[in-house]
Amino acid sequence: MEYSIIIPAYNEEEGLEKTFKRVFGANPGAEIILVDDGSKDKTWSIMQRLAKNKKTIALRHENNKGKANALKTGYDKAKNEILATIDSDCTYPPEEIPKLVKKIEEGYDMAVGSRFTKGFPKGYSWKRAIANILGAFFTSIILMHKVTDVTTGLRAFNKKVTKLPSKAKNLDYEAELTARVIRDKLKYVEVAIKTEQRFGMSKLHFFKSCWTFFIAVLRGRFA
Ligand SMILES: Nc1nc2c(ncn2[C@@H]2O[C@H](COP(=O)(O)OP(=O)(O)O)[C@@H](O)[C@H]2O)c(=O)[nH]1
Ligand SMILES: [Mg+2]
Repeated sequence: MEYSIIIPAYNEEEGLEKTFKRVFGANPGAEIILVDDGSKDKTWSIMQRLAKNKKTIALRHENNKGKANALKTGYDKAKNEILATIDSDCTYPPEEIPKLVKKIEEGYDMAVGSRFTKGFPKGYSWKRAIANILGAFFTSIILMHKVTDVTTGLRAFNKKVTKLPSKAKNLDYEAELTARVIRDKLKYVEVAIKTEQRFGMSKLHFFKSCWTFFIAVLRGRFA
């Protein structure tokens, strides 16, 4: 089945092209939607160049609206029933997208690439490792369902999932989505993936993010 891959980016001039090339190579036939979220670096001009083939489109927000809004801009343009999302910083393996898509074809509503079931990636900070272990632990209790990676950016899902209500604007969107999918008893599955070190600087503010992710899980579960 055909599917659409959304690649949101905010100031990702260092990793974007490499991410795109791997996504393109590993997913022949897929529609690729690049969304620039008001970047101030060369992201938009790189996107315009990458969108010259007929399977790829580039969209742009004039101002930074957050990752959740960038993904939603992509959803609106996607022409397939199955969608996948991947970050533009070269951390996630695009070669795993077909595996996630296959799960949706088999009847799952959302398949996520879990980064931590095979141990933590090389160079991963201990602070983040602990936050992710605790985050997955508490999320699993709150949702009464085992989740090993709450915030992963590598996902595939069907259109139904894009219509779920959410208030998250930025990186907390994924956590809210996981909670919402499980709370609504949609079919959720994890696939173990291996990640790599990022190109360019992380946009995540550690302590603020831990808090917003936690609130997002509670909102997804109870709001
Ligand atoms: N569209 C959009 N994407 C963002 C924004 N902030 C971060 N991202 C993207 O979200 C992904 C994850 O952010 P990142 O900084 O890598 O966080 P980390 O993986 O937790 O270190 C990356 O692909 C970023 O480009 C934003 O404001 N808007
Ligand atoms: Mg990243």
